[in-house]
Amino acid sequence: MKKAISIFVSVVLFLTAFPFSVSAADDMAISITPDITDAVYSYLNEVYVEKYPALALDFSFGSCSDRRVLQKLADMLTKDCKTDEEKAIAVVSWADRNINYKSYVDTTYYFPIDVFAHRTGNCLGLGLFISQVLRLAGVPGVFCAGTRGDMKDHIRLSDREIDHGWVMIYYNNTWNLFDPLFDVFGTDDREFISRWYFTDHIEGVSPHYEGMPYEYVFYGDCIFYIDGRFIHYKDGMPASEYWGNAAEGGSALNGSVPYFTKNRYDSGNGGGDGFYHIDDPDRKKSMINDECYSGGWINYGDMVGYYTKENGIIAGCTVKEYNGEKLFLPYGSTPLRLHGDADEYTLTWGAPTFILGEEIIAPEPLWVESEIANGRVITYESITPEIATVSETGKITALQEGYVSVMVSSRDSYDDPGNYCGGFIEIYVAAEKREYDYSDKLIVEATEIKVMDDTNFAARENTTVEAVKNSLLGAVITDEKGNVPEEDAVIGSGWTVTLPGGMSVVAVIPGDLDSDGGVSSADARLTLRASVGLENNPNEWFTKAGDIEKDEGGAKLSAADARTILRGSVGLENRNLWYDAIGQTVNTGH
Ligand SMILES: [Ca+2]
Ligand SMILES: [Ca+2]
Repeated sequence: MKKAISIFVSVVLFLTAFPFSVSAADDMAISITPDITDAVYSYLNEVYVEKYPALALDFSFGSCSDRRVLQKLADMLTKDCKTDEEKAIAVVSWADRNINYKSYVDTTYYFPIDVFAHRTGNCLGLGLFISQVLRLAGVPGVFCAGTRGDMKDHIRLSDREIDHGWVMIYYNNTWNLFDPLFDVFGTDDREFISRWYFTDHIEGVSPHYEGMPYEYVFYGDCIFYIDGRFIHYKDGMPASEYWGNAAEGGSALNGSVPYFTKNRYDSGNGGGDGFYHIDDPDRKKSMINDECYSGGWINYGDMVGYYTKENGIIAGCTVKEYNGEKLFLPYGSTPLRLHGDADEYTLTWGAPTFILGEEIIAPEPLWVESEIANGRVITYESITPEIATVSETGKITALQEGYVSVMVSSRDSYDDPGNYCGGFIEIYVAAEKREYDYSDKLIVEATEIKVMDDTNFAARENTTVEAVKNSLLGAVITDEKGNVPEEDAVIGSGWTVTLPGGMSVVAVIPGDLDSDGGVSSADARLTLRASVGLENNPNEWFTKAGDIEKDEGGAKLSAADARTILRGSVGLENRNLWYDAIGQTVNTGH
């Protein structure tokens, strides 16, 4: 009998930016109570804190080289942080300032290294980026997917969409929710979370919600954590009963990020799934049907099949070591051997990357060697011939930049329609080698404040501390004397905003030179005194704040500035125009 390593069929989910509300209750409405959020917290605590703390710090997506790139970023962002909370805020707020949010389109990036390289991602991309960078900083971060919307007291499970993703970050002995839309920034308020966030799955696994029908979670096809086991249900039934044979579980997010599993199946009359744990084949005996293989490598016959994580999810789009060799684990198929130094590969869209024009020695499935030894021939077929062609011997020739997919099979002969083993070799051909940008760009979105340069930002009069903090997540604001003011205090010129990671910018309020946040005759008097050398404030912000009448050859304070500020203080000048004329507005597209 011919054996086959099968290719997963995945459910493709589209995570978009737009939360929606469920409408009136019907018989599919499920009461939303904090009990449901309690189930999420119980799962996170039991799996990621108590049983498998290493899973909470596992770098899940990317190569060794990608990991080094992101480790450098993690170290930079958190070098001055003393607590895990500070690290969480530093990483999340850097992402808010520097990664452009873009809802789902073809070129949206999901994997952390792609999100970093392009500084663009949707909720999935941003969520994975934040959680993985935090893990490299030693802080547990876990990506969750589900529904966001005002569920008030119920959720109608039958027709909702799984439309959003967010991150739970562990510090201060609890899990804190951070939304990649950056409007929910670190909360463990279970009443609030229950009302706004319904969690379908946590890195591919659903908590077990007491009393909730299985078929309404994650499109009816999910791995549930029940009594300490990871079990696959399909439309409310154990998956092997549903399918009547061996079943594979799981789904892919946005068609790119795999959360697949391999389940135990034993029909009782000798039929089975054919898999076993490599390190301890007897472990299978203690598993029940539909339980996922977990915690190490599993074999299919004499072939290395998959690396399964502690939560039963198969590692994919990453690199793992097996018998001292670094293997590339692709999206949904068996490991591939990387030629040359496996440490140096980067992944693009989850695939090993080659540069256009260089020789491509494609990664090869492990089974190729033994199949040749068994006298079989290996055939190759390009699924993407417009991007790259493949010769009969497997030599890939790239024609242009893009994602390349090659079908590889072992057969008795070249014209044999059947195959023994089959799979895909997927690589990415890039036009040039990536350069990574570690800089921190001060990007603000509120109409109350805007960027001037690397050291100053402009604020309107009467802008509160709270308004600035809402735009610059994790910011600490201090007044001229270094004190931390109340949230409703009005920011004055010269106040300092320190961002997580240590970057500081100073406020400039046009016309406000005495730092009280408003424009009065006192400001005009200061400007006049400074213009004739009776006032000497060397701070850059002082001149910027008073330079309303622009001068040739750089800002300076003159009697004309003083007069305009005096007129402005009594409403004879439109002070909004002073603000409009300063700096530039950066639209982050939130
Ligand atoms: Ca003032
Ligand atoms: Ca001037």
